Amino acid sequence: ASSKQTPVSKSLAAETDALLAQLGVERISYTGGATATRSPITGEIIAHIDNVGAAKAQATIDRAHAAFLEWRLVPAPKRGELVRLLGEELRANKPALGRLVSIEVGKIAAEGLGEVQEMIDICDFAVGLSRQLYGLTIATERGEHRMMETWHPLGVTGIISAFNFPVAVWCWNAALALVCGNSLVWKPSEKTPLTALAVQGLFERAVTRFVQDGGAAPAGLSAILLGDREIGEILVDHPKVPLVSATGSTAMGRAVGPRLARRFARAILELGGNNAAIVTPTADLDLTLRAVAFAAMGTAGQRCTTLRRLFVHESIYATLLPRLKRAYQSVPVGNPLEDGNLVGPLIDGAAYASMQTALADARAAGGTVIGGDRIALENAAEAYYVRPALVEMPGQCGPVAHETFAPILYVIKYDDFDAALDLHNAVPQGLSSAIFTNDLREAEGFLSARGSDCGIANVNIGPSGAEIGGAFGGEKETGGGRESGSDAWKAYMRRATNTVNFGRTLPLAQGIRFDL
Ligand code: UN1
Repeated sequence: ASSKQTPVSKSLAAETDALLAQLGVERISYTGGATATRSPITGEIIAHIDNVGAAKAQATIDRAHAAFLEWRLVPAPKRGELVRLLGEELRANKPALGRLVSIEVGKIAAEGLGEVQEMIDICDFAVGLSRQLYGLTIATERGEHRMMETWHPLGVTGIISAFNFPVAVWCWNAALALVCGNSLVWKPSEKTPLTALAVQGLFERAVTRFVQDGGAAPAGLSAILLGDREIGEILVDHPKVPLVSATGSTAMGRAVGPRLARRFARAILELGGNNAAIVTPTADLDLTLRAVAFAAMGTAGQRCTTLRRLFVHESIYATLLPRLKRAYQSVPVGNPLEDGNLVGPLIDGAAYASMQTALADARAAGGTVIGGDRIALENAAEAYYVRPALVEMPGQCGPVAHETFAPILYVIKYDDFDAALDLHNAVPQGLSSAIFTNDLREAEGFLSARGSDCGIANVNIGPSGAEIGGAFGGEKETGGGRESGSDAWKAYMRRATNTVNFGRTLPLAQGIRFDL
């Protein structure tokens, strides 16, 4: 990488304005407000939004509940039609929304677009699902009886999302919840109100088309609440919200989980990850290097699935490490809107500070750090670009057991596979994991009951970049929730077990006699 960077042009506010207009957002909703929104690309202010007040938030949730009472009566495949139209809006507006994600979060262009593609993919999945909300028929022990289970809409689905996937996470939840017959109230990250407004704009366009085509969509079916923690608490505490799906830090989950439990509401928690990969003696090192580079440095280390720990077998350590070092020293870091750059900025100065703290802790624990230094860009004094850090650690000590939301990869040498696996599982988080091997026993062992304890376990691909078709989420401090594909939809519905007696007698279960 050259140290010479092209200066970032100072027109992000104007471009944001044009994109928001294109995406159907009224100017009044992002100008003149009391809270400034910044682009991490330059640190410049790109909009001013107004946070919602407590009373308005309550009213919005009440309205979403009223919308739910109507929406639950619309047949599921018709609900799917609304999601199909949302998918069409997303397809048509993918370049604009992807670009806005890049401006608001600092993702490179390909990743901004990729995030919108994830939204389109889950819409397609949900449309098919809208005709497949299958229950079971169950063999009953009683004659002339039938037993079955049916899945019914649940209620208002609260969505709390993080800055790093500002729109896709909403869509994984929203697309499923909508076909399941629920209404939505979304509290996006305070760092990403603009992409939320844009998505709301596209949703409203889909609703307009749905209604024009004769569909019935109640007002307030989906709403956003822009605001801080207090607004999130209103959503979490509201008795008319039976389910909250929350993505963010483990600290956030620790606050949200017990509050929901107190009123017996459901939680889908998608919290911290501390994802690892084991590189074994038989690994294809070319493939491993590419996979590690994307998983550890991509999105500037700000995915919950980012690779943070790498266990490398001692027999290949001396071959792999120099190649990794070269990748770390040469990966192009810079303006994410510019072709060729692969690593954009950190979200803000606080992220930079926590990265520096983790690196200092790593050094104190005996680690050797390459990279991690700040990179200055012209016209971007308030932006935080860093060279990703590669840290050789003497063991799983110091900051390694914590998730630092920044591009730091801790590398640890191992000699015994089972010991490496023990270390792999010996952190509080349990989201995603990978093994690089061509040894069948190691691969299958890693995926088995005695292997990785994570919600996602991969062979010969990195831990990040999951497709929407699988259930997404993890164990332990990651929170246990599952979103997206497979049967994750079941968390958004209530299950009723029904027994029907079509005979003239009343046989009781368990052979109980109760003759009057
Ligand atoms: C997140 O970082 O919050 O697997 C989710 C991935 C993406 C989702 C990441 N599909 O990396």
